[in-house]
Amino acid sequence: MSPVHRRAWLTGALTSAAGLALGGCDRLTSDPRVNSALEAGEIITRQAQRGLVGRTALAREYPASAISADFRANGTTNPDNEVYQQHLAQGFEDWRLEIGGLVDRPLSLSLAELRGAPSRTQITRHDCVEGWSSIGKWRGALLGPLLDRAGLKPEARFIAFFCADTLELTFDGSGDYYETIDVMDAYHPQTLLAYEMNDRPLPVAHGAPVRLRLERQLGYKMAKYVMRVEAIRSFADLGRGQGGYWEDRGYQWYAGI
Ligand SMILES: Nc1nc2c(c(=O)[nH]1)N[C@H]1C(S)=C(S)[C@@H](COP(=O)(O)O)O[C@H]1N2
Ligand SMILES: [Mo]
Repeated sequence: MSPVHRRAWLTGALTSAAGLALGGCDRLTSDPRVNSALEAGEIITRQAQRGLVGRTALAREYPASAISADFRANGTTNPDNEVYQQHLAQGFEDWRLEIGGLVDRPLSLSLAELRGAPSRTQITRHDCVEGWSSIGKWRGALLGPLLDRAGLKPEARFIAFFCADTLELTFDGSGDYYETIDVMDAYHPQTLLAYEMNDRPLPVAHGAPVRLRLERQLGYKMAKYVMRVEAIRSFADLGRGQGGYWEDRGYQWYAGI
């Protein structure tokens, strides 16, 4: 999609988001990390981009009747990765989600343990930058409480998600799918590590066993096939340094809608 098309589409999306998000300006938390993020200059750009809509406002949620009969799958739909394929063949029985980096207590969670963690269910609209949308029902572990359990160190500013798929083969490994979000978005009440879609285990095409749901941003932020979560100080050293697979290829890091 050309930048012009993308801008036109985003403008439309922004207008509708601004119409929905009244009264969502409550402070998310008194967490000092969040406040220091608020003080950082970049917040101004981000708020301008989303039309001064509060960052803690909830994304719109829909009734069950709105769920798309045929939710599109995009990008990787079955990772061509030996380790992933082994886990898939074993029903992810021995699979573990690692949560590490700048934390006091690194976690290694089985799918059963993840299912036992504080969870949320939400029916939301997924907007892809290519201009299509689908509505789906997601259930998953709330990311914030998991980070609390791991004990984020004060210097952690971003959360990185490393995926099982390589979208483009490059010598430097920068073709591996990854994403980063800031700590504030990680603690948003709709930010989930989703393991169920439409009341069933997350299908392979949509990111089995676990994918990120980050409902206030565009689809490319929502990493599928998440294998490892890491709290980091900066994303300058990851991939090509722009904060995600698509960001490294020109998309915006903050894809607010
Ligand atoms: N690991 C991984 N995550 C990914 C992608 C991908 O190719 N690989 N594509 C992204 C894009 S562009 C979109 S729109 C959504 C698509 O999610 P879906 O397949 O459930 O529709 O996943 C995002 N997350
Ligand atoms: Mo997308």
